[in-house]
Amino acid sequence: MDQIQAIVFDAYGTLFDVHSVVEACDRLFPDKGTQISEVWRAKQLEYSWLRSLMGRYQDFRQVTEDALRYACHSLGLPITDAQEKELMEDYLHLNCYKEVHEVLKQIQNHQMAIFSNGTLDMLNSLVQNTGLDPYISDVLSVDEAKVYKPAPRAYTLVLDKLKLEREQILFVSANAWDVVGAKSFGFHVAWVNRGNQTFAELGKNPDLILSDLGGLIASYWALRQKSE
Ligand code: LAC
Repeated sequence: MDQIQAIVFDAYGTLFDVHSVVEACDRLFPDKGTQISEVWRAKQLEYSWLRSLMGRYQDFRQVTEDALRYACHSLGLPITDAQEKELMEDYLHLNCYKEVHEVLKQIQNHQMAIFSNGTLDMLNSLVQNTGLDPYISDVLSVDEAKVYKPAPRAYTLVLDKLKLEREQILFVSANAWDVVGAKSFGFHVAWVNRGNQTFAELGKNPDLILSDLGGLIASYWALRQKSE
């Protein structure tokens, strides 16, 4: 682990809480916010995987909008174009998790980047709207590769942009499928198990398991000492 040169964070679910849109959904569709948000996120990911497999890439803004429309229609909620636009705007104002600022501040002597399915516009908005810009040196989107994580071709972008080797990257994600994809690709990987989930049965396991980013500092240094 002592060869790590950069810590690269997944965005949605890892730094930013996708379910912070529940309030906005409730505002438009009272008492339906949680259901909308859960179906919205599940379909957003499903559509990203299906579009990659079909070779029919559309960017994450489009995929997110399509998933929102599905979520509302599946719940019998007639969402208007204006309401769709409003919720997509709210998606640029997600909250970051409570410990994120403090942790990134503590490790700001490290090179830190974001690598996400989100488009650069979506990600740059989130980074600025949450005030994380002082800590993030690079915001990277799969959009340039026109394929979504966990495709290896997506993770290759990180090496190209940061000019580093796989083993020099510590990738941090709360999404088990993304952890497996990054580990399969050759990164060191930390899984932020925010919801005390069961890990995926996909033949690869993370190097670190944390309940939130707060554990990153202690466990990362402990692992470095072990590997020296
Ligand atoms: C991301 C989500 C999909 O790539 O985890 O940020």
